[in-house]
Amino acid sequence: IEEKAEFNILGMTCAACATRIEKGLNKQEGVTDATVNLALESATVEYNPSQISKNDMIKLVEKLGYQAILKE
Ligand code: 9UX
Repeated sequence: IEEKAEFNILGMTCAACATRIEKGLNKQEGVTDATVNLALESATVEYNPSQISKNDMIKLVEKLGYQAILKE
């Protein structure tokens, strides 16, 4: 069963930043589709919650050097 999570992403300064995060998320087991929007400073992720958590995604984004904040 798929779920969708939305995050605000802080720290992106060029288009390649968005691509880096998008690729990083899409590589994770359990992520079916991740889209990062530079202009909106946001990410939308469709995922299988039995394989990956929102916190895992936040940790990955931090590892890449940005900050992710879950949207309510
Ligand atoms: Mo652009 Mo982002 O040169 O980490 S890739 S600033």
